[in-house]
Amino acid sequence: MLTIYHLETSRSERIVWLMEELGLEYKLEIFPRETSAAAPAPLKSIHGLGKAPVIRDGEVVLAESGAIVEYIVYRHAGGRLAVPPDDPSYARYLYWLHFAEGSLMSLMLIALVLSRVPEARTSPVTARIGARVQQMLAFVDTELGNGPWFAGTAFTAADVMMAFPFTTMRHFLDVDMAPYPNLVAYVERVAARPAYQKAMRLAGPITR
Ligand SMILES: N[C@@H](CCC(=O)N[C@@H](CS)C(=O)NCC(=O)O)C(=O)O
Repeated sequence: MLTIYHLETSRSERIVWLMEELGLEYKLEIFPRETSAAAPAPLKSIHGLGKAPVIRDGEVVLAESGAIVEYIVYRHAGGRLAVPPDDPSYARYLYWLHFAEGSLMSLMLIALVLSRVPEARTSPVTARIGARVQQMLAFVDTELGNGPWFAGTAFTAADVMMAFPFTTMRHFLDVDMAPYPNLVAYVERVAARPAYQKAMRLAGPITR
């Protein structure tokens, strides 16, 4: 059976959510964070970088949430929750599937790091990054107007990748969502999904 190595309050909740959406069985191993918030050393014995998510599927050990999502969707679900290449939504689907980590999370992480450096508070770099975050959120909000889901009318694996920056990431980075009504409505749609609710009960953010 496929094992998900989940780091608490982290992106690896995506994989638990995906498995619940697909109705697939899995084993869940949860790793608490160190007091520094870093992943604990035992995760490194599973994958060299020691970051989450990681899965084990027989001989296969795979990290990187986007790769894991594609692996599960094609290896275990016959392409369910993916969009096939001949579908008009295919390009859109691919775009958001990769945008989540490639553009959005990378920018949000820069903002997160800067928010933790007191000396950076008044830096023009922080202001520039803040403006880029707002620009990106405004773009995503506008695009969601074509929704209700990122690839269009159907919920897909792109949503599994895209929701995290607007849900659990809120516990790390304080982003005011009020100016982005489509995003706010999107997060509500995600939260109403039974599979998401179950995944969050099992592997959702822990706030102490
Ligand atoms: N792009 C990677 C990012 C992996 C990553 O940075 N995971 C975080 C959890 S959200 C982590 O393990 N952080 C703990 C650490 O770096 O020590 C992915 O999508 O899987």
